[in-house]
Amino acid sequence: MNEWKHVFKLDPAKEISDENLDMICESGTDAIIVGGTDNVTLDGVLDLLSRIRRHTVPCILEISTMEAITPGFDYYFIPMVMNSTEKKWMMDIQHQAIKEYKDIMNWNEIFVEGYCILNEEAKAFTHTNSYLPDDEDVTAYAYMAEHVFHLPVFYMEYSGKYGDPELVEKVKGQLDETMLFYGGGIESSFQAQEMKEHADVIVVGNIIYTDIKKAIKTVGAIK
Ligand code: 1GP
Repeated sequence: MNEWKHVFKLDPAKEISDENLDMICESGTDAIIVGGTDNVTLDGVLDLLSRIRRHTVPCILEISTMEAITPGFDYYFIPMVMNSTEKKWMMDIQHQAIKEYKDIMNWNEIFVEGYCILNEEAKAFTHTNSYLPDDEDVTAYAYMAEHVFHLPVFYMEYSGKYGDPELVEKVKGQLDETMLFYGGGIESSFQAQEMKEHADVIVVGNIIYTDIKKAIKTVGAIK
């Protein structure tokens, strides 16, 4: 995972044709994350898993609901939403999951992400009752992700909106060990390059569903 630069994120609640899915899996991306906010069902997750598994690309489940957890993925990402105003999204649902599953959890394949949701319009922002942090808040969250919680990943989540490259640069300046993931609104080679300049890994989601060719180009742009 330390070598990763680019990942695609597929939403189990959205339709994707076999042809487009094959293009995504064979694009040269480093991994595919399966994750979403609304209407994530076990059926939807299993459908994507079985189709992605026809390819060799690593496959990650980003857990958003306990009902849709299944074995078979290479890695599992567990988000902790640092800028949620409710402890539930930072601590309590993870606590419940540990109580239920700790005997079968394999920590070699589980990574906890310190999430910071930075687009007020994003579904995940309202769903988790997040507040919009200012730049100093965000850099302090990044610092906490590394030095207080020792998390492997800090994720700047702008889902649906292109973010602020200067803030991504500032956040990167806080991190030595923790990897920086950037996701949100990447639709062009230029944007992929601009965010990759500071983030360790860029996450490309929505454009897969609106312009598959542009989505594929984001891989070549940074490799
Ligand atoms: C969403 O960060 C990802 O969780 C990617 O965002 O869908 O806006 O590309 P987009």
